[in-house]
Amino acid sequence: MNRRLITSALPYVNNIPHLGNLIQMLSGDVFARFCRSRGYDTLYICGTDEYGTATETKALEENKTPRELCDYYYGEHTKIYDWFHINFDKFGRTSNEECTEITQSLFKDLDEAGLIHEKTNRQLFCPHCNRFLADRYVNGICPKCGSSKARGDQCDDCGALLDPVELKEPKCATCGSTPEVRETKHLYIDLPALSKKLDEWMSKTSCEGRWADNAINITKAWIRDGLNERAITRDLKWGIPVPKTGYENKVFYVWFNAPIGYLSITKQLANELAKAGKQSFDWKSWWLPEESEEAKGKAPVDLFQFIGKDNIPFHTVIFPCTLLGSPHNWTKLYHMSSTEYMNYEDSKFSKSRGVGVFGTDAIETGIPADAWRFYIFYNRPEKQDFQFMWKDFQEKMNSELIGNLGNLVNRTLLFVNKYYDGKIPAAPVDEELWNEVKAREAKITELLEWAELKDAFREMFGIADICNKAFQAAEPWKTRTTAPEQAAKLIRNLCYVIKDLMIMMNPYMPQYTQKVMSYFGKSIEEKKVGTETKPGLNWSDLAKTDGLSEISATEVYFTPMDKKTMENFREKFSGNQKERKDAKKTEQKPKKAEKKAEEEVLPFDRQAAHFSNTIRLRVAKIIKVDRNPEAEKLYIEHLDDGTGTERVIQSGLVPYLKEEELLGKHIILADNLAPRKMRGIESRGMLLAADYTSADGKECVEVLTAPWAAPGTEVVLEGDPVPSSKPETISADDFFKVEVKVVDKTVQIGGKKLVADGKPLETQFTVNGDVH
Ligand code: B3M
Ligand code: ZN
Repeated sequence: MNRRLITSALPYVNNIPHLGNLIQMLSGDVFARFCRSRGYDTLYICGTDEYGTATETKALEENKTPRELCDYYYGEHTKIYDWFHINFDKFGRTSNEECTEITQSLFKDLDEAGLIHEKTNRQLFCPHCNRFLADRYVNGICPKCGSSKARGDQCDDCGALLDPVELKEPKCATCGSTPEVRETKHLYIDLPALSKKLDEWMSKTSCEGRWADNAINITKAWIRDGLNERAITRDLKWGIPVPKTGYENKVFYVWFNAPIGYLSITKQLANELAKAGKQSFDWKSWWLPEESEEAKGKAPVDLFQFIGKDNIPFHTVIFPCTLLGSPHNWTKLYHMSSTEYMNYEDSKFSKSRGVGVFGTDAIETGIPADAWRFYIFYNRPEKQDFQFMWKDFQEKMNSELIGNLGNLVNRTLLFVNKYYDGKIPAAPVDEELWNEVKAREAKITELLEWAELKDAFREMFGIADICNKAFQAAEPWKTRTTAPEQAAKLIRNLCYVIKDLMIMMNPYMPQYTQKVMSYFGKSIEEKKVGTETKPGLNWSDLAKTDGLSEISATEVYFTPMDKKTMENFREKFSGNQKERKDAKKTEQKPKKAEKKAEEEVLPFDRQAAHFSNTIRLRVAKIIKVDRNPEAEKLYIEHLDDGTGTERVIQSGLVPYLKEEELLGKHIILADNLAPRKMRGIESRGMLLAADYTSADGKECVEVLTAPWAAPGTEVVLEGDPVPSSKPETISADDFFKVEVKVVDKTVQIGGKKLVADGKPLETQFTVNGDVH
């Protein structure tokens, strides 16, 4: 078994991390916990990324030194990660002396190898601020795609990495003046000279290490487009000094030293252990095993890295080149787990704009850390973006975490307590059940070996579901007296499957699973007893069907979230951090959330009448589909609504449906819904669609259609006459007073079917669910 070195992207220190950032730290944690449980020699390293312009600027703003600012935020970060129970072997900092030492020595290696060139470069200088403007501190128009959202280093819209002087209409981000181009000297790393080595390394490693597709594609595109020399120095004070004459006033570029942080934090750990008189280790045994005595006879190291997709090129191109250019054989990336984006409600998480749920917010909600961890991993954006929605959080928590898993645990344990006096009854092994469970466990292990954290997690809930069904079908509350052996067999076997589920889910929900196992008198975590450490249950205890005997009194761990609470959170965390603070200060309520109307849904028996008097639905045909260039999720649909004039609506279906799946469809349009502007374009109405989960657990959307009805046909409730007068336009509040539901594949409001030309609307995939 190879050793496993695990890292997650080093979070910038100058702000509080939001859930989108936390995914990386949490992912590394789940994987590391899994690896430890499986018996791998594991080291999980992370820490704050502290240097650079952002920190220097923020410190200036707050009238602190960069060091003071970093100390403060380092404390805030650690508090949050502790609360989420992230079990790093070390959460360090890039501003330590180890990072300076290793960065400077790697630089010297590259310089001696002739891979560092000096260039006089033209750089933007703000005459007003009297300084050179680094990368992100210039705003302007992207020279590649024309977006106005480009910064000097990168365009958020097309992802291109930029040189600030390429930006069109540049502006200083601090003061807004137009900067001028001035000459300055900088050091460059000769990436083109390393391109061939990189290509060979990448072709081999990306296969062997099964990189995520996005990482392979982005890296290949970089190599294909030809690598450029890249500046590794900056005109700043807060950074690592450049050991070369003429560069006394410059520092290394933060992205040059940040990945070196992974190495230096390992060394920081070793040094700290040694200083504290504890058993230490040689950091090189992980990063430079060929040159470490301690690594002799030990298995090779596989490096697993967890990052977001915007950090891919730094980890697959630039940092590997730094290492490849050195004469030493450093441990390099093996498996790349690069996630897509997690978005927030209908916007993006953004630290700079303060949108989303931040670590400190999560703590404040009173929702247990494991419920957050559950929701994040149930949806980890592995192959596509994921949208954090409070409503969905509520639904998934109530239906899966509590309704499925919690239900299984509670009903089984309560049964033992109530009818078997807390003693797990003796009974034979249920071969049939275990065959199924073992097959799934094998699949889960295989998925986890490659850090497919979401799929593995969902598979575990699949096991819980099987068990719940078995419980339901066996009716132990009856057989307990009519066929006691059958009841005992079911309950005993379920206890052991629960033990397996807790072991497998422990990496995801460490506190909850530990608690459940404590009811069995067992521990998953190691326990210190006197001077000895008692090992806990681990992966090797899966599928064992003995060793459990008694169950103590249980407590409820997760409480369901009700609609009101969910809506309060959604409202509380709408807008951005600053607005929230201001709202707190002035004791004002935050802005009314757009869908607040939902709490005013009418009683079920009044919905049909409200619909008949107020809401007009019509059939319309989609004649053209475009993408909204301002929003990655929005389609612009051009409709024939029967009036003879083309009509435009928008819908956020890009993640779910292809354009050809919409084109030509006779959809159901909310006809008199007041128009609203979405990302610069007016949407006149909205199409109706239902949500369902596919067999493989994917969230899907299906558009409601009436292919038989001509555009313009009004959709009414079964038995209603075609109404003549309804309001010309109605507000969203009025529209959301009714709930459109799919019931047994028919579409209903207030228990009545919707029909077009007398024929009921039917869904293809959604059996029961909500229509939006
Ligand atoms: N600090 C970017 C980020 O937090 C950067 C990652 C560094 S990883 C070496 O998204
Ligand atoms: Zn300026």
